[in-house]
Amino acid sequence: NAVAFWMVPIAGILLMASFFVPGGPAQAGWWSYPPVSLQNPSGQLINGQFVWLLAVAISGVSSIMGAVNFVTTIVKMRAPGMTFFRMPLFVWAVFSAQIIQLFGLPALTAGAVMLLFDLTVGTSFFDPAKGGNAVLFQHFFWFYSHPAVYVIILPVFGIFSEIFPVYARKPLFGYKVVAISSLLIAGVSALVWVHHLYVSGTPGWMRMIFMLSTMFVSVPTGIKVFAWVATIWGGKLRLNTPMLFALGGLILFVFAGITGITLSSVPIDVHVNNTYYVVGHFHYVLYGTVTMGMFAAIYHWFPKMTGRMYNEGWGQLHFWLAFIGTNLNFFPMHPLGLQGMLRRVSSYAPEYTFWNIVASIGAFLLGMSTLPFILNMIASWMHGKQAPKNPWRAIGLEWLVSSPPPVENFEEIPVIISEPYGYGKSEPLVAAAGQVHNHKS
Ligand SMILES: [Cu+2]
Repeated sequence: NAVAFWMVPIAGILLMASFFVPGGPAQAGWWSYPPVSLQNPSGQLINGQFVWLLAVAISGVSSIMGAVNFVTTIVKMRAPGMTFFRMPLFVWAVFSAQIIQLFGLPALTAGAVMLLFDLTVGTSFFDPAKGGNAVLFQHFFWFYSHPAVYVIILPVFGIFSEIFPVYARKPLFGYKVVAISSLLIAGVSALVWVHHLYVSGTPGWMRMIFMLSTMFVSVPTGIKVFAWVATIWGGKLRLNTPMLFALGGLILFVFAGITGITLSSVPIDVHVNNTYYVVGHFHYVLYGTVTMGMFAAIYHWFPKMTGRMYNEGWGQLHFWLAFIGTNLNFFPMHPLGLQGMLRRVSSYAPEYTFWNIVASIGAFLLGMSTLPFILNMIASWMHGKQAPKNPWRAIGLEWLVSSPPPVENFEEIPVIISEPYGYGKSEPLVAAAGQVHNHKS
């Protein structure tokens, strides 16, 4: 794990350095598609593209090693009594995400290394001028880079599953199905990458297959959404900041899911390909849903991490500015895309002005929203009210120890005797805590 960790700063420094090497920066965008990425206009061996690809390959190896560690730890090193179906859903989500890393990331890493060979030692895997296949790189790239979205969002789904039961005071609806749906998302994610190649000369029959597999993604994600709604339904909702962010994230995700289904459809995708409609969809998924989930997690575990309570009023101000800002910023991209505004342009035609102004106001609000967040975090960490062990009356091992947790967390490994989401039932926490202390006898 340490090797994997220390490879990240090395890759990061290389990535930054790629702007300043003699051959000039990389100029093929984040996809790095050949033949543009193979052009090397400077003629220098040490050019930005070379250093950039080296950084991608190193961080790829690092993440594969990290995935081996996560998967092995979850399979082999659970506490006694922690069966698979007693694991917190956050752990199920991380488990599924890391399985994706394990099986998907080698494709991108290999693609980056092959591109490096093309660039430096004269191989021709991807160079069409020498008989290579440029589209082959697109396959390597998207075989990982579509599932990469799930690597990022699965832990956020896990966070939602942790937070909704606590603030609704109800057990999570359909625990087992939600756990398995994470694995299902990991499985399906390996079968959809060609939806990024609908307009890359992909034959019609293949586009149909990947249209169907992409639409199938909505099944496991839909299961999760239904389970979360059923968990909240009829609960005694406490609308604290973590719950507000989780609810906001859920709303943004439902919207992102709907535009995602429209994009999976070949005729629609061919029409809106390379427009702001795609950018809008993607920002609802990866900006809206993910940052809402991350902020929910930061507020929820802030007392546990720091031993102090955050300021609720500032937290809620942060939420409303961020939620309104996110929607004002990213919703206009959908009508703009449908009107035909292309992505990756530095200016736009006058007919796109109205929605662009709305988006700019949203972006400004979104930027502003981080000010109460940062101030709240700093001031609360320094002067906040002392946090008790379990301020949210949550169930879970971390809430059994002091805030912040002591070094080593537990004096000895606890034995798990209860289900993870027994809210509203008897007090399983007490039983579990008793077990922790009585383990020696
Ligand atoms: Cu995709």
